[in-house]
Amino acid sequence: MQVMESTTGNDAAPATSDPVQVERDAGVATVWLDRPEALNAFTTEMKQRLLAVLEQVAADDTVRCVVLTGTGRAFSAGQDLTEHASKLAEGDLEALWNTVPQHYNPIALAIHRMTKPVLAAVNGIAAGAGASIAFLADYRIVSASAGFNLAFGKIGLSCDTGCSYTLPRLVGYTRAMDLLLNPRTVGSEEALALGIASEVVADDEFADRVRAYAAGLAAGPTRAYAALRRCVGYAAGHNLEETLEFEAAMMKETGSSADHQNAVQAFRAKQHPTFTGE
Ligand code: T3D
Repeated sequence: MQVMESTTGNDAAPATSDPVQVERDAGVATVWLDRPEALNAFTTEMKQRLLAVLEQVAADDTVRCVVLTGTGRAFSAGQDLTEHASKLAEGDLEALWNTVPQHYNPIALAIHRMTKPVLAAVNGIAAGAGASIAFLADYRIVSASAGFNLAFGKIGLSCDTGCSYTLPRLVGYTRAMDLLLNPRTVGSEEALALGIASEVVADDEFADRVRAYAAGLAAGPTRAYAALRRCVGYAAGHNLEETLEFEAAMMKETGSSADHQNAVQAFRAKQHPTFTGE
């Protein structure tokens, strides 16, 4: 992340009118949600663009870590309620509700199926589908002034973008239901205690910490990371027998990687391994 001045250090997306931008640097693709004037809330155009960007970085073998973040003071406030209200007023209900299967679900699956680690750099408030997207990441670095709000119920809606899958796994059923039934902004420290945040970082250290963490992931054993996230995802929906079989298959898969061979040799030589992602 290239950074200019701001509270969270997150005002540095490239200056274009594109609502989702991507920067590639040394194996890290940083995906910026970039509609700060509306707290990076999702319009149809923005959802389509996010999906396209996620598909591009997924297919790019030079990308070994994906960072999701927002410009300005929000990560994302979820569905754009201005666009949503217009569609409701127009009575365009078909288009309105189709956005879940057409846009949010493919976005969730693109993150879930990524063959490289995904880091959410939660620079500010993450609400509704914005929170759901952050929950899909493998690791959430949360700036001290950021927070999460499961806003769905407050506007009379169910939840989406995998939130009912990820949230109970992060915090447990009881807490998940509390956050969904009683939407409120959960601050960063509470998010850490609940297990939503992986770590909380002071606002003025946020950009450096994200950059360093992402660089570490991008220099890691990418195929092993892909297998690890697949194993954990698989285990969430399968019994122990099935999970053990899947783990065995993933172990075989990573066992044939150059990174594994080289890391074992480095261990034997008492050296640090260099991972190429192969
Ligand atoms: O069919 C479908 O669309 C289904 C899909 C649903 C997916 C969803 O994500 S549903 C949930 C949608 N999101 C929300 O309900 C969150 C709404 N926003 C809020 O609750 C609060 O804004 C926040 C908790 C996120 C932040 O609060 P705060 O006090 O820091 O900021 P604010 O003053 O409320 O908002 C600042 C501005 O951003 C304000 O505009 P203004 O008055 O300065 O011109 C506000 O209207 C705007 N804004 C905030 N959230 C949205 C938004 N504009 C459009 N869409 C938003 N989601």
